[in-house]
Amino acid sequence: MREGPATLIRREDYVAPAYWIKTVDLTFDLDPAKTIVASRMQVERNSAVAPQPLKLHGEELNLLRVLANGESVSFRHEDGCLVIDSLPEGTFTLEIRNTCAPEKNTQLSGLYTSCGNFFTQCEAEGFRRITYFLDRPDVMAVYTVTLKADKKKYPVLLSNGNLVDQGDLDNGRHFAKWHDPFPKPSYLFALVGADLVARQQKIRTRAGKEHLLEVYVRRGDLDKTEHAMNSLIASVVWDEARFKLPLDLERFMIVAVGDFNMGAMENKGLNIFNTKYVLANPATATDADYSGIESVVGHEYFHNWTGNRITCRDWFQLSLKEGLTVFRDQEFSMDMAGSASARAVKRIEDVRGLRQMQFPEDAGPMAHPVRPDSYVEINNFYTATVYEKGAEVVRMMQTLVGRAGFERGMTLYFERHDGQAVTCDDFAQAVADANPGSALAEKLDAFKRWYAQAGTPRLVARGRYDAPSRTYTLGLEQQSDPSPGQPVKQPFVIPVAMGLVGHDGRAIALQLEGEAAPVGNERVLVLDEKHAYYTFVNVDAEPVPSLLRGFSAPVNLVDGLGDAELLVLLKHDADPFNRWEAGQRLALNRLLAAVRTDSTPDADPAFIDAMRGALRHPTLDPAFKELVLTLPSETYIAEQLEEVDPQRIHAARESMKLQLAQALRDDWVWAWDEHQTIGGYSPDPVSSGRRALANLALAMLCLDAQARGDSVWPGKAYQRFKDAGNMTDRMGALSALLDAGHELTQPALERFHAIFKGEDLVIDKWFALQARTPEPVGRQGAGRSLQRVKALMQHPDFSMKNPNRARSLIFSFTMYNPAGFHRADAAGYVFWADRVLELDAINPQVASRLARVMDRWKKLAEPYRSAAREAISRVAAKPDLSNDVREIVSRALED
Ligand code: B3K
Ligand code: ZN
Repeated sequence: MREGPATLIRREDYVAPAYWIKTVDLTFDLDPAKTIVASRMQVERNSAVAPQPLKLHGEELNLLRVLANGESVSFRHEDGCLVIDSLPEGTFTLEIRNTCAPEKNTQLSGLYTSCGNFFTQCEAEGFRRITYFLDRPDVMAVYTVTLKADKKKYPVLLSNGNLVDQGDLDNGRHFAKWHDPFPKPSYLFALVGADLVARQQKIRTRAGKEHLLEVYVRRGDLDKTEHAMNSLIASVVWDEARFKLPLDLERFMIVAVGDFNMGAMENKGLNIFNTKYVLANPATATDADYSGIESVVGHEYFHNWTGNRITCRDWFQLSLKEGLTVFRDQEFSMDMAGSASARAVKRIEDVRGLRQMQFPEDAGPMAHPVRPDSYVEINNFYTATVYEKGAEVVRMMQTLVGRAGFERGMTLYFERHDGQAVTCDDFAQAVADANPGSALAEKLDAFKRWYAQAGTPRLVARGRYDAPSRTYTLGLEQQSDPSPGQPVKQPFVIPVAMGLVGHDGRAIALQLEGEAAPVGNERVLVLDEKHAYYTFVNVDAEPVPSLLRGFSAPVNLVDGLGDAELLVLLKHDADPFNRWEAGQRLALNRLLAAVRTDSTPDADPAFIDAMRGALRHPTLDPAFKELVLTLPSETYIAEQLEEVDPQRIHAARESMKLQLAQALRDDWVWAWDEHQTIGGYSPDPVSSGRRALANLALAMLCLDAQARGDSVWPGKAYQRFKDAGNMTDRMGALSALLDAGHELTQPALERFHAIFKGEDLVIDKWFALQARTPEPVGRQGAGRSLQRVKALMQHPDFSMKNPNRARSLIFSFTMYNPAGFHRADAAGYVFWADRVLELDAINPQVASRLARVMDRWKKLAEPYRSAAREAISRVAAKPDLSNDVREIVSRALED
């Protein structure tokens, strides 16, 4: 067994710690094979808890000695803890010396090496892999950290807070001493010992204080740090402006590392980032990379207040910091985007992500509330539900109290809880208390069901127009399906932002029965019961309801609108989100009909005209047009079906795409010609929107050309691929060739690899692009993508140990290439099981993420379903599985 026994941790079992650790003084002798850690802690009994032994967490450590007040004490090991039974009275000093082996740490949790440099990752429970500690977020200590290491190999020695001392030691070694004045939980500890260089920038904040911002990268990568630095500066400015939250440190550092389990980590004053979210220049990074960097830099920076200054009492409260911080980074990106249209584009992208990842999660075996009730492995609960649905819950609060009210709520939250470890309840209470009389304050208990109940509610809407009385009655009903452990659910509080649109496109003034006058064209109805009716008066003609504007609640809307009404909304809705949604639904309805009957979808003239209208629209932004003209993803289509045949879905979507390519050929040519960007590269929303639309046009033109056996557009794509001045256009052209299955693909791929050899993040793209491209429908070579992925695993650049590389090949194939992955001969699933097991021996956190690819297996049609069950069972049968993977596969197999 590699780990302790799996135990189920329950939220209701929370007890405060029996001891507090007030200060901790750590000294590290950094050595890849054997690092010595000396820890000196001031420990205090928690008088509120009955006296009991001190139990310190520790994992894969080698203990050298334990002293209490300078005297050696006896100890024992129990349940993965170091237990000390008899301790001095009152506050005492505890000294522990231990070693750990960073270079053997392939899990990348705790202290590990990447390319010979030292990095840490402690959230959630990695600190215990560095030294013995009360490794839980409600124990907050003041840290002083001394790092000692070879000066040549590790010239840069960093930890949290401020540098208070540094100097040389014997034998070519040196030291640095850091002090972080803010008490913090152990998960926010970090250190770096490395050969890196930094981009530095001094800024002055509103209060007139000077701060040093630094972005550390490997030598040679400095030219890729400008955007990260600009994003950091923008984040500092934004948080101060929007929420009055200033930077509280003299120094704020970001360090990039190539081996990292996730995106980035908000360690106090020393954020450690996956290189993917730091490094960018126009030649290596796409527009999507640029915006990913801005949002992740923002996210980690915003954690400094929402997460670090106020942290979580226990891990069940994870969404307290994650949901809130995702909400904040979304708002930041929207404010940065500027125009109303660019804001809407960002909102659509966020909702698309939510539906793609969180809705399936909420309907599958891993469904859990935003504030979970139990877990085996906490790392499995850094989920789309905790993050993205958690952000939607915060957004609903803002909708219910208004933007200014929400800002007041944040202010009260910090007044009450700064420096504490608190719960989701505390946050909701602060927002409600700051807004007495608001819908949130009035319905707080019911609202908090969003934290407690899993699953995506259905919002069923029916409208009835009564001509004689000129009234329109809207009936809303919410329905919730059972989820694991929650057979019956109480009604949610659902804010429904809405408007009524006339068939001529006019926005109708909204006056509810009993109101003296209309209150504008848009309002928020708050549904807090199973059903409710709303009667609007003075409505001259039957309107089209535009419900859930801006996606005002994370629900599935069932409004029964037909084509004619959707066409009205696509043409006229004042709400850009619903306008986009109408277009998606027109496509979705046709796709679902085709999949259900195993026929070819019908891109009828009305649909084509609507799409052409959107594409050619004189005032809509290109970025928005690109979203409208992109068909719903295969995953999203699958979620709408009771039984899923991935091959049928793929075939239907491909056919629809080809029809759009053909029917709009002239329009695509126009779109390509009209949306070329000239001049230097800039990742701003306007230029990136133009590139997005031009690249979609190019892909469509190549598809159409390929079907006709014409080589003009593929030739142009190859030319663009060769000459492109930026990565967005280069990748756009390359993937257009790949998607069309054109013979120029192979030389293009080879050329791409040759140009970018050694640029790890670009080589990741090279792997990912090939892995997610299915073989063209109906053409020879079915099953080739699995063969290609297997061949790529043998490529000298491939490594299973580097999470980015493993994700770029294996995850891209299993998650984003459904037609290549779900094969009738089960070979895809066999491959998946082998990779989960292989990865689990290296890095359980990454393996467990891959295990989740099969979450929705029960929805699959035969023969996929039986084959999937067999593959999952094979993984589950492996005796020395990590707790991470075991929790996922056993939940998947539960009835
Ligand atoms: N808080 C970290 C995530 C830690 C994941 C641990 N398995 C990054 C973030 O959400 O900002
Ligand atoms: Zn976060």
